[in-house]
Amino acid sequence: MDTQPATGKIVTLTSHTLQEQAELGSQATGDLTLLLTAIQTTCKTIAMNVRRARLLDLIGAAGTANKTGDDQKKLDILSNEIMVNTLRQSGKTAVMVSEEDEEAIIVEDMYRGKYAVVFDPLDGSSNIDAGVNIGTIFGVYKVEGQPSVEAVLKPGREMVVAGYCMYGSSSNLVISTGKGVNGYTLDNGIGEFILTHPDIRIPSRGKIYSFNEGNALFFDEPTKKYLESIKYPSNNKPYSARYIGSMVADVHRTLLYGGIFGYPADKKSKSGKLRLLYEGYPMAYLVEQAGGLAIDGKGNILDIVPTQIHQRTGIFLGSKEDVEDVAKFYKEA
Ligand code: AHM
Ligand code: MG
Repeated sequence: MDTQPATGKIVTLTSHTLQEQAELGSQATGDLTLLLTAIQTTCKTIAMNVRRARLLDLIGAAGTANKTGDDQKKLDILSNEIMVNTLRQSGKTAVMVSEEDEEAIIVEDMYRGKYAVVFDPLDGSSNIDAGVNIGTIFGVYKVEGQPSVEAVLKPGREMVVAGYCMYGSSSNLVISTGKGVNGYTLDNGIGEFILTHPDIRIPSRGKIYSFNEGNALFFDEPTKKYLESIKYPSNNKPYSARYIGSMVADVHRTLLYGGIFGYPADKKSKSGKLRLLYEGYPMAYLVEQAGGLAIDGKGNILDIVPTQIHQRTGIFLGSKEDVEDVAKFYKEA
């Protein structure tokens, strides 16, 4: 039986966003609030399909690869359609960049709005068929002037919103509009995201590391030395390993518990595996807004100026002191 929400005491994402809009007074047009409502809708729709994927015959490969080289699952394709259609219909987007589409989508018609949205509709493809946590990642830029791909070839620091929705034992939408990070949990009974994690702050140091160590053979020296330092520390208190293989889930845990998540560039993936625009930037933005740090080894992820929409990056993110430790090894090298 569904639990009854404590009426009057809950704060929904919609009411919270409207409250923030009201605080801005006459400066606010409400456009961003409506865009966030559309993003919420996509997350609820994808969440429902993820939950029922086995029953709706949505499990398995679609037998296609996207133009950026990844094999697609049925749910990848469906999630992309949900995002593109819902965001277009919101009337608030001018440009969309999806992991699943080779080219940026320019909204030419009557639906054109003022925002550019970059997204990975369903991240963590390798975990879909096993029912392990997966998620949607997104970032939003304001578009000045005529919409073009240039609108999203900007450092992540210029995003006006970043977030993800994790589909797991519950659906969690974690979002920042540049004033800290809030987390909302979907109440399936009323179909609303409820504020459950106000003002998330990442611990300044953690005890968990999250890397795919199956790639250790290819890691560069600074990464290898850093991992040695936390696995064989002089204080005999090694870090614990946790690696889900879904960035959304690994970052979610890192935000709440602290520690470090890394997917470095290495000898095999020279530019890294993860995508800068719709994986690296939104996660780096959230982590920084929560008091943590995200680097690629050389510098802050959010300061990288992108040249291509699907460009990749190496990444280390999480508790500030843990990420600063990695930075020291790169500096020494
Ligand atoms: P995807 O966009 O094809 O799902 O790939 C991204 C995922 C991330 O969620 C995760 O951090 C990483 O790939 C895991 O990669 P690996 O399986 O190499 O450890
Ligand atoms: Mg992805």
